[in-house]
Amino acid sequence: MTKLTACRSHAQLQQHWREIADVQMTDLFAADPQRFSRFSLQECGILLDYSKNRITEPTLGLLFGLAEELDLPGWIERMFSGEHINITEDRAVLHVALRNDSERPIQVDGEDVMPGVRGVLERMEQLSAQIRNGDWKGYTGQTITDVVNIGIGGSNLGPLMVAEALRPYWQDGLRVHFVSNVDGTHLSETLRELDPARTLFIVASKTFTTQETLSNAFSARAWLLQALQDEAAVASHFIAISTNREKVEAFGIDAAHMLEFWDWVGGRYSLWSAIGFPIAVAIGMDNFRQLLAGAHCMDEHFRTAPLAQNMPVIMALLGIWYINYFGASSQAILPYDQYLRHLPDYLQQADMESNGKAVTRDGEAVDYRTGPIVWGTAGTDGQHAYYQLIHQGPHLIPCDFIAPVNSHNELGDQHYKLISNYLAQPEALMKGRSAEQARAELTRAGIGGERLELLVRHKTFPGNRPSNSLLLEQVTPASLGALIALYEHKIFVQGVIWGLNSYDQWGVELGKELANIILPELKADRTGAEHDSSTRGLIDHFLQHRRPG
Ligand code: G6Q
Repeated sequence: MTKLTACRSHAQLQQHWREIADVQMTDLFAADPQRFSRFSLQECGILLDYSKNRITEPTLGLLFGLAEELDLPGWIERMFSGEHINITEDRAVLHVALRNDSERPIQVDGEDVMPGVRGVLERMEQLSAQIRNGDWKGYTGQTITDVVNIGIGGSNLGPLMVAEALRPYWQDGLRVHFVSNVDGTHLSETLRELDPARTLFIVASKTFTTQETLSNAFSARAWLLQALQDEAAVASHFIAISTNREKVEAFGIDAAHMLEFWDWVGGRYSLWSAIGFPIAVAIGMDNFRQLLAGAHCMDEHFRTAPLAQNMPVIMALLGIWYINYFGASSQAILPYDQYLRHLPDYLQQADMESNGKAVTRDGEAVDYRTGPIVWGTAGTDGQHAYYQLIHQGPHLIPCDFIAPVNSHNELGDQHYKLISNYLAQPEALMKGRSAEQARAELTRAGIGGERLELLVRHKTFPGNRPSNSLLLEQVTPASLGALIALYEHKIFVQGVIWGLNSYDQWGVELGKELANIILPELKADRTGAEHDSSTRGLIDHFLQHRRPG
């Protein structure tokens, strides 16, 4: 396997970086009135403006060359054709099959998976309709008003993010809640206001072995049974979503109330599968199918568009440019839409669990940076918190600004105010403020002498800070589906450039194993000898101060 640093284009990009590193974007804009149209494109209801990046046509040419050299087109083909590209777990990676509403068959190990996918969608349609129209009755014959999804990681963040993003599509009188944390507070606070007779739990776990999810599921069952006083009530109040039928039945959930999915759906790519059931309950199956259709639109664009007009490829390569040539280590996701407030958390998992790795598919240590630290919050809150560092700190932090043209909640001129901020921040990051501008402004304000010179240094913004701007017509099921798929494919492309397997997550194992050693010690009120003095000291302190629960 060729490593990034062994590529001819890599050496060329390093040389090109030396030539361009000090070029100001403001000069590039001044020299080219067509820069916006040259460096923007529209696909599947999303406008991507990437003109405020430190790039020229030759930069992109070299980046596309790098992608060709590392056989990106071949890898795209391998993913879509169901090859086992998740080599450490020996699995195909086929979340694209879950939204394939074309007639194209998709094979895994010689079998077309599409009939199974369509079958589960139909089951989701029936069950979600029953819950929404009141045909699904709780044990005491009452209709369901509250659905609580119990899951964590990939079985929580996607459904949570999408359900919250699509709140305008929720049915009145039916609420969906999400519980993930093993901290009993999460479940307790969620259940505090709910009526057991009108509450339905969805236990979402690919493996059905996850400690947090099973603990919360058992506690939820105990809460239900305490109120309804009959084991038989479980059948009317629990649905399971899993790949593990045996474990679901062992928990006591009727197989008729189980929705299945498959091992070729990675946890953090699973919101399109039965894991998306709470979304379907909240917004209805027609809207859920729109979400899938939006993602499918982006899949088809990604699969068929030439690299130079391919939105996920362009976004991925811009990230590579900053991470591997400018030395950036972080990526901010800044949605200017309250409904999209969980998007940064969702993308944090999607990106960091996929590409937070330092070993190539062949098992070689990388000698270059890989996945960035992904973070952010909904605008404009971040502006009053950490934007200071993005504007004037020493770090280069590429930012993705995301906003809808139309709001679901037009209050006076608030949407114009929101969007003026969405537009102003990338402009300010790019233009900055020179010492001369700062001096002129301060002089106009009557400030002079030493104080003037001091303030000039504080009020100068370096500028030349890169960003992408994405505009959706509105946050709808279809545009959201396309947006998520855009990022999924961006992450895939970056994984290919870095030579990683983006679809395993061994890094989460060690902590789990150690927690399993510590748990019995805590319960037995003793400290194991094999721990380091720090861990031992902390356990001792905990046990000494623990009050009986
Ligand atoms: C995602 C990860 C991880 C997983 C959770 C929950 O890609 O694999 O976040 O989704 O650990 O796992 P279960 O769905 O098996 O409970």
